[in-house]
Amino acid sequence: MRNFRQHELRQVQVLDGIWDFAYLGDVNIDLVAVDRIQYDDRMAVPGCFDATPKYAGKRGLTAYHRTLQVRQAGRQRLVFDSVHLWCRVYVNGINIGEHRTGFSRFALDFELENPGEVELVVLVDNRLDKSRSPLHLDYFDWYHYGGISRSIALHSLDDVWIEDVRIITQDHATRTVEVTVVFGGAQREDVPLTISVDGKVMSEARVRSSDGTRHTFTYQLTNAALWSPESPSLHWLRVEMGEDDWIDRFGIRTVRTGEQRVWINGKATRLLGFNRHEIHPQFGYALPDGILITDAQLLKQMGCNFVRGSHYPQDERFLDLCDELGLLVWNEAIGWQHTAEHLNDPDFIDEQKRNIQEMVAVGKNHPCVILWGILNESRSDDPACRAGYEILLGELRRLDPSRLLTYATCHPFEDLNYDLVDVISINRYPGWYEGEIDGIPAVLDRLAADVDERGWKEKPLIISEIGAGAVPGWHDMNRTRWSEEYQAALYDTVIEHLFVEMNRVSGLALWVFADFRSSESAGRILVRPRGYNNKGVVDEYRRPKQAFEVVRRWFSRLT
Ligand code: ADA
Repeated sequence: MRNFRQHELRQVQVLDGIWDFAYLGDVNIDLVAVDRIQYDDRMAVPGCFDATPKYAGKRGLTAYHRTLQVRQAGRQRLVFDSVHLWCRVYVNGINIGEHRTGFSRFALDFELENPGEVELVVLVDNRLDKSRSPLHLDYFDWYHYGGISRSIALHSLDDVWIEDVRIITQDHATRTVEVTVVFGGAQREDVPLTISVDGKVMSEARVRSSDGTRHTFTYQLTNAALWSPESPSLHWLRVEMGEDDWIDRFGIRTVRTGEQRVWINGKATRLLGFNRHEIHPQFGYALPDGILITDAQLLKQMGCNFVRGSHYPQDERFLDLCDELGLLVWNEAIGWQHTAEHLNDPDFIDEQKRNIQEMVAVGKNHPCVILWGILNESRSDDPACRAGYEILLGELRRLDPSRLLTYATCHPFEDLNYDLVDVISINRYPGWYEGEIDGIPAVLDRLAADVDERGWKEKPLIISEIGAGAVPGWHDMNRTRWSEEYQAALYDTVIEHLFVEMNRVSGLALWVFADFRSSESAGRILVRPRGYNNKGVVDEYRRPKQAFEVVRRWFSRLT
């Protein structure tokens, strides 16, 4: 689902709504008789079933069911924007495929002989089983919700169709863009193809099509407005191929690094913003439009121009909003504190690669996305992890050479992989996990000096996490940890030191935008009052804490 209609000719049915539902519990999936499931409940799609009061905290297998009318026989494509944590899909009782990881879009195809009623069953499992869901691990510092967490649509395809469209800005000065159209389906000669930009026909051709064929066109869009955080101008691309069409939006913008800075369209741009989890107590990961808009509005209100999607690919509807409002995005594949055990496990690496491919497939035409990230706070200081970093960053570079690569390290002084990235990103919690607020400037100075001394003087440096917990509504004259006063004072010191007293750092993603439920794993609850990570500047319902105003004052002055 996008914030606009992506197809006008292709038949697309959005399947969101209220579905039949059954909670089956801790059962063996392979023993479930799919045709005999008793649907005794109803559930929202998109939605996370364990964010509803009745199923809160439950882990088990569930079944979602509905019927639909399909008007066109032939190839059908079910597009799932995300299912957590694992799913298997049945169409008219036949298993058409499985998917392992949440937060990313995937498609399952099937053939329909005759138009008519189709029965759909999606088995969804939120149990933490490493063999089935190797990227959702129990020790992560966020709660693993389950469900059909983003939209589903059914696309009815003809015998030839548009499989994908990619738009890359080659040069912002001359407004040169490259458009690649990929075809799917049967082999055909002489297929009509029309491409237009902002309503003006740019190419009209008859082309040869077969599954996987690509055709690339280069256009110079003289006088077209550029996209930037200050002026986020967007353009419309429309591709028509016989009965099929594909509409997308793009921005003309380039991103590169140089002289310790990130350059957007040749302008050095300081990145100021937050880490953002896509979680809400009442919706889990399935944020309604109103919450997405609230998040984007609050970030803009604080003067942010930057958001890090921690620690997984963000909903495309949020990327659409960032395109529209001019928020630069670091989009990140799912990951949290992985070790050599994970990074040397072929199954883990394969699934990471798939998550990266799915993330790039969704994010690649969004001008807001400037950075790709991986493996938050993993053992980048361990030589045994180096190969894993090489494989995954290599995959990202192969898929998208037009954007910058990074990962957030929490081992800055021993890190071994800075050579593989364009931007060095460091997570550190001075004044919270180490020392007091007055020790923060010295820690930040030492971090920056070390990067330079080790030979990375040219690379931009982002402080990708820094922050303090504040239990919402907890005020304290002594300004102790967990009070709103302490958090506000910490942010004040951090921002002033980074951008008034220092000049080395090119970006900041404060930890974190909103409070969010953490995992139940042993021990963590003792440092997570309420079971929440309380480091948000707004609480889990997006109500501002004292630090909100401190950040707003600084960021509005600095941007
Ligand atoms: C780490 C981690 C975050 C969060 C944070 C915290 O830096 O990257 O996801 O867990 O610590 O709040 O302690």
